[in-house]
Amino acid sequence: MHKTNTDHILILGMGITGLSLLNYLSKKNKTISVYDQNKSLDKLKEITKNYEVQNLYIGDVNKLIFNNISSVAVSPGVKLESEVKEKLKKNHVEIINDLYLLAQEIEGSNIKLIGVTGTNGKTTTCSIIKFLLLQQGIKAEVVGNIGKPVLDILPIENLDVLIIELSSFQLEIESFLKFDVGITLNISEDHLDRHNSFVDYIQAKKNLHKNSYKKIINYDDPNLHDWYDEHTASVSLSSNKKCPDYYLTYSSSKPFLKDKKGFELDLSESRLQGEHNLFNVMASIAAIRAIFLNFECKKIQLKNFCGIPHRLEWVRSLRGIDFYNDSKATNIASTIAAVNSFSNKNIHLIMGGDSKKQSLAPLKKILRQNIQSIALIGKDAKIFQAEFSSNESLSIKNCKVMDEAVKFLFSLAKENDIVLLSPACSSLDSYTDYKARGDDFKKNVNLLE
Ligand code: UMA
Ligand code: ADP
Repeated sequence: MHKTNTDHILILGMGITGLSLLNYLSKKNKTISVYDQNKSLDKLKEITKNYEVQNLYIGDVNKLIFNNISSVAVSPGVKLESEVKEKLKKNHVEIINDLYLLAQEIEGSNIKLIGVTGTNGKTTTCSIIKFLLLQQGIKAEVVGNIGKPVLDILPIENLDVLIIELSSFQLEIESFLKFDVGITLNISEDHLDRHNSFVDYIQAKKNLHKNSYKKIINYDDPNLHDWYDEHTASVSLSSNKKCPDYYLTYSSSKPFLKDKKGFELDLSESRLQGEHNLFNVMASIAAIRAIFLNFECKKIQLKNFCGIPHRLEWVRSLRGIDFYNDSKATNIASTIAAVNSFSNKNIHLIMGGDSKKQSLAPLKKILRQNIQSIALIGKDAKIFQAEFSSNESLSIKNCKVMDEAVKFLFSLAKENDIVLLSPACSSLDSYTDYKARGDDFKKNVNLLE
């Protein structure tokens, strides 16, 4: 079959999304070219060897010429600067992504779509939603930023609900995907190395809200206050505030989720640490109830959801000291949530890595609380040290590497204390990813005696 240039798609970025796009588009009989800034031509040849690929490009994206290309399919990690966007516009090249193609595939189907975004808690919340739905016999799967490219779910057979974890990178491009319900968990500073400003980051995040029929938002987050409309249910960790739709209360020290209309659910069986995780459970239930009005909350067994590795994961107890791995805390807000989860304990904290241009000032508030000592690791250790040096009650050391950090804090910790890896930074300066960093922490903790 003759293929015209209107079918010629250039895939930008050949990680797991690029490969997923290549696989999908090949089956659609499109002419495909691929580009990756960081791979060699040989590497690109090797990873595309099972597909028919017209051209392979490497190097600077600004130097690409988009003649004879109808669309660029962009991987989330690839940032298109305004000059490149202008060049694309001039050449009438459409900018799409895998969500855009998924939207075309599922148009008209009965599958329910739940989108989850936010700076922190996306993976946990998506996993809780899936867990709760499966427990009720509703067939559900999670894709997206969680690590499975969305097109890899095709062909969709025998699925009631598709849960999509969405990063700000994925939401930057207009996909026309419409969600039955969209959750925005929270927004705080992150990825400022990619987005031009915090405002741009918020705008990208807001695209889920705009494209959802029903919306769930965090009532306690000042960045979301003007997002409320008649299709929005708000969720709050406080019952004191005026009118969240869902809120948390305590009765005989047990946490309960309540709504304005008398709905009530005992959350005390949840095994996850911290109120932020109660929030994730509450937002999950609010989203499910938004689409399944008769959802049987009586049958929910929260105790069987054990959490996800690298998110406040308990590692071991040694001489009465508990060690927790929160390597996925890659920004300040997640580290604050971790520290607040142990408010009645003394904490010895490992932080550092690539701080991604975040302001470290909000951390000063938690330093006044229950943190006894800090071990710093990674590239930006000195920035942290400079920020906290005025705090004389705190023991701070630039340990540079994980094994030193673990040993240092273990030497200071006493019975009933917590040693916590919650770095507030990306791991990429020293590790392949947050999992490798968390595994390194766990390895060193397990070597202690
Ligand atoms: N590349 C370029 N030019 C660039 C940047 C990257 O050519 O400017 C190339 C790299 O050399 C590499 C490829 O693009 O070969 C990687 O593409 P990618 O960065 O889009 O990564 P994927 O492997 O496709 O994974 C992406 C998401 N990655 C990012 O958003 C950075 C994964 O989220 C996601 O799980 C996956 O798609 C499936 O949807 C990861 C992530 O770190 C876990 N997300 C960020 C986060 O959670 O904070 C947003
Ligand atoms: P994401 O997918 O958004 O990165 P994860 O569920 O993987 O979120 O959790 C990332 C980090 O954020 C972990 O350190 C986790 O303990 C923390 N976290 C989880 N939920 C929340 C929340 N609602 N608010 C703040 N921090 C959270």
